[in-house]
Amino acid sequence: MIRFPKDFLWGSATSSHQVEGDNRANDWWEWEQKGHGKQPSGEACRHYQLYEKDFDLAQQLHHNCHRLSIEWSRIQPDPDSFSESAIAHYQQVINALRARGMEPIVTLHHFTNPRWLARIGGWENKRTVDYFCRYVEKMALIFSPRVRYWVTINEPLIYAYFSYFAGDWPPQKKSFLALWRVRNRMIAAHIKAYRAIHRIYKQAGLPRPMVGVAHHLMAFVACEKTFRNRLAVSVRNSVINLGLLKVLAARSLDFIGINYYSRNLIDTENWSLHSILSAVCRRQHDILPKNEMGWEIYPRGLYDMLLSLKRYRLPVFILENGVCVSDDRLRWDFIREHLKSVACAIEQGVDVRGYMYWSLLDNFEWDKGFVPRFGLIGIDYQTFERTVRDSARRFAQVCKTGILD
Ligand code: GCO
Repeated sequence: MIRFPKDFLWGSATSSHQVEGDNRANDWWEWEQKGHGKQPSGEACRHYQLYEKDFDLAQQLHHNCHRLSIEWSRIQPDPDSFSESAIAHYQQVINALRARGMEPIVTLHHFTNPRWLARIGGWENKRTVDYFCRYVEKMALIFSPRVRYWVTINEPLIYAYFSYFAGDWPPQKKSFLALWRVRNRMIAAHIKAYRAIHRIYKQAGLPRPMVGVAHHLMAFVACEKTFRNRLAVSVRNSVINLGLLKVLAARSLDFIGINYYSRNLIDTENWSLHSILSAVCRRQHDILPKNEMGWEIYPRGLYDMLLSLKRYRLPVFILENGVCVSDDRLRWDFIREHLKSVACAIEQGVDVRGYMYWSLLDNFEWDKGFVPRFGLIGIDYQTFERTVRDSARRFAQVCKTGILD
């Protein structure tokens, strides 16, 4: 039997574009309309209308927190005005969570941008940092009395990589220089937003907020333990996993938010930078179960990652951890095994304070469309009916008691 700390936050996560539906004013919508990606997001889960129903279910599942994102393009459909109706909507959303006893954890940027911002070059444009901060300040001024936890940007590196280097997501650039520029701009935006949020709380005489990022961590493991493979592991850990945290941890993070899903088994072919940074083992051995997007399931990695964060002496929240499978029994196995890793890390002195499963609902998985099903709650995309999965009920027992049997 494993007992988690008393005030542990238990819940799940979503992001606006993936669940709300009809997010017409952002760059992803525009991209989807041009026929990119597997299918358009359309009405997604109709969560914009059905959020109360969804939060009722989360409450019944004993979640005491919920991570959501505010859709910037709804709040600021053009650069010069803020939408009162969108603001009122998110006020109701936050109130709906509070009324159900759930702590809101609010993300301000989760991959999508207002169309007008994308048109002036998005995150490649220097001015974007200021535009982002204006939006953040507005949100902090409005929501500060009801929100304590803020995530400025979701997965800056993943966003920069897929949108500006791999060419998979809008604006589909393939340039290392653009990736690097966007990464640095997002770091600058985070630091500025962090300071602005703190200033606003201080001026209002409110208790200190908790501000962080959601950072994607991948477990890097050497296939054969050759010197070169081990070097590749340490380079990738230092550049990809810890690079961003090294920059931010000292002065602009109140907590480390991590998104953890999978392992990368490394087998380098040569000494090129490309191989050191990206080669993976293609041989059929050391086979682990995979999710339906082909990502290896490796709970041990979460333990290793958490331990690697100990040096920063900051509270840690798992802001995403989940699996897309059609056999729901595997979802519960996934959650249970990852929770064991969390418990072991806590025992080793890592200050983990919360676990949010990805995701509350099946949803729009970006360029992969609606095929992958990550939800604790299944969605019928014809009728928008919600079905609580068995894994959700099992997880609910842990949320309720803080005990994993
Ligand atoms: C991410 C995002 C989520 C994804 C989830 C599953 O980590 O890429 O934060 O939006 O849907 O991770 O891939």
